[in-house]
Amino acid sequence: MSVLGFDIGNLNCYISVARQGGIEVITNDYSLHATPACVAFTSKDRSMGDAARQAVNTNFKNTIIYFKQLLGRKYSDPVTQKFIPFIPCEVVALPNDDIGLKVSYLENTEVFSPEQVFSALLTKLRKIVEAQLPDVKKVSDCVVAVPSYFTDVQRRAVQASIQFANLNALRIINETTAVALTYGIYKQDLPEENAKAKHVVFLDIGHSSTQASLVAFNKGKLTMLRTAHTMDAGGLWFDNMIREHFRLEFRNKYGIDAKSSPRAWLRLLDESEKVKKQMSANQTPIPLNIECFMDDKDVSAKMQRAEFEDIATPLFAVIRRVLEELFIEGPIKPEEVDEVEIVGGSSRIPMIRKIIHDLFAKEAKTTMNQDEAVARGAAMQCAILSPTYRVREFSIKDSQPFRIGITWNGGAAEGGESVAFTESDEFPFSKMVTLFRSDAFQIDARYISPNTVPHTQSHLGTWHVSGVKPTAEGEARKVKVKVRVNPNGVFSVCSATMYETQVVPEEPMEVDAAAPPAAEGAEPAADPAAEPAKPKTKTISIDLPIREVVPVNYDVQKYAGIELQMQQVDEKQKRKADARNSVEAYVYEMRDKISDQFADFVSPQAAEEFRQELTVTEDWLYDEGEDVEQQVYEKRLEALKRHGDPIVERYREAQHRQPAFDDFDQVI
Ligand code: ATP
Ligand code: K
Ligand code: MG
Repeated sequence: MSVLGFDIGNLNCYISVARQGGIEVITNDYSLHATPACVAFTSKDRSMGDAARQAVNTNFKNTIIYFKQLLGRKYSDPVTQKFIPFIPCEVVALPNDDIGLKVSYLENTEVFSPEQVFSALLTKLRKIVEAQLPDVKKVSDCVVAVPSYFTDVQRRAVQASIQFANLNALRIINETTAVALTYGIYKQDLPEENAKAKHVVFLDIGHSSTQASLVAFNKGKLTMLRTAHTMDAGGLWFDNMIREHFRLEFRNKYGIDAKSSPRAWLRLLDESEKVKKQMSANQTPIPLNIECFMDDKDVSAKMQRAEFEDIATPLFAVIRRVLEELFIEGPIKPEEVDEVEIVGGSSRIPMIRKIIHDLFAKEAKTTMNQDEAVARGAAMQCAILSPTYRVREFSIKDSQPFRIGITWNGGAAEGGESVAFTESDEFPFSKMVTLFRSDAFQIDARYISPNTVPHTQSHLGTWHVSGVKPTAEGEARKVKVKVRVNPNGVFSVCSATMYETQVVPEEPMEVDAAAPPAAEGAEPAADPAAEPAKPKTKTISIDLPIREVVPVNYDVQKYAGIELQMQQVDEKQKRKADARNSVEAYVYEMRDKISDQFADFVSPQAAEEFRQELTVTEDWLYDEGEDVEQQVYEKRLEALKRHGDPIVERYREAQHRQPAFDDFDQVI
């Protein structure tokens, strides 16, 4: 079984695996640690990761990037609208305000959901693992990291995507928590269990967002005290500001508006990113030169760090606020923070260290690999949960960021409401709520302060509870409802129990075998010794059926099937391309060799015939042999080998004889 952690960033994905030697981050088919979060469609297949990202210019309209933040969202959601301008393919509104990513695939127009695209990327990550770790028998168990601010519907969307990709998520872990776990699990110097905790602030500045967390550590334990985030600061938003600066400069200098050409506009974003990264390492002006940028014009400009810091002042202010937010009504003050650790690609911007120094009077630390900390933590969590791997004990108390309220109504009894979880409440956690109901009823859960929730969907779901009946006197009955935020951060009403007081018959006691066992929190039976005159009673508990209706539902079977079909097309296409490449490689190799090392092993006439045959095949490859079935290529190769193999054979034989002669010569 696999023990994997996936950090699926808005820009970069990292795969970490737990092996005998510990946790490692594996490289992909391009020998890189980061795999671009990019999915592209063509007339023949799909491509994901580097191949897709590299072909973006030639396959612009069918390429999808920046879809992470679209998971579980509606088209009209402001966050969706914020990211659409950066997505090369067309994004459309579907019925029910769902998001559609419209591309041309296999010569047809197709519309995919963000969840499908996410699962395509997961498939790619799985293939990378399969190729890099062939000894891992079955690649299935994994832990996927998500931003701590992902809401219920977003988490459900991620879970669905994972299922479409036929993976088995042992857990959805918060990125913030994964980082804290990576930091804490190997630390030898954490305070003893009852001593004052070590307080660490983690700041993860990624591409689409910035997350901060405040964590308390003791030996073998981490407690997430606070999290804060913003979707207004991150690498993309820095790039966007730099790009806007260059746009204005080019408008004045060259009279072009880069924004008017989607391709040029995306290219300028990529080039702005490159300038940004170089400015992190250099104080000198960084040149930007793009040939044939637009309207056949070459463009050039420069930027240096001081200028960048000036332009990006508002973004730095936002990052600062996110850090400050950790301490609003928080349990500790900034001065009490023991360490500040930074991760995420954008934390390399020098100004970040200055902000931290200003706020905490401390140097920011980079104890962890800034790019790999999330993936490593996710793999560690997978190892903790996996029966196939042994890890030291480590307890994780996470914190859920939003206030969740429930309301109940239905039937004759009056409805009511209650706060089930407040912000920063620990999770996983269950709570019991006692209600008095006389009929079937429903519980609705929603985020209570919707303006603190970065999602338009504030309704978490409706849970219909049936099987309730009034007492013999027609009164409401006590019903205990258990609500829970599970380890994946997903809310549900997980049980409802009705209590019924029954008179125990005086004569031979009959055990009611059908009665379910008393549930957690059941009332103790009435004390039989209390009043001798009264008949004996007992309270039995009855589990009530619950029907869950959540705002999003995914037809997992259907989409897993579609994903599998697309995988089969990709694999078939790959086998075909491999077969074609073999023919092509053989043509070139043989043509060279029969004029060179094979020349002595083939008659001039046979060589000429073979050459002609090779040329015919080469012409065919670029003509009607451009795209044919795998078997046709294989037949073609066989035919060529009928000419070539005897030559190769004679050459090999001669090679074998050669050393013997050499030895003989030496003896003489
Ligand atoms: P998210 O966490 O938002 O989902 P992500 O995990 O894909 O996104 P990261 O890989 O952490 O994001 O960071 C990518 C960002 O870091 C990019 O914007 C990239 O330009 C930026 N970055 C990388 N190196 C540097 C550097 N040396 N200086 C400035 N920015 C950098
Ligand atoms: K990442
Ligand atoms: Mg990230």
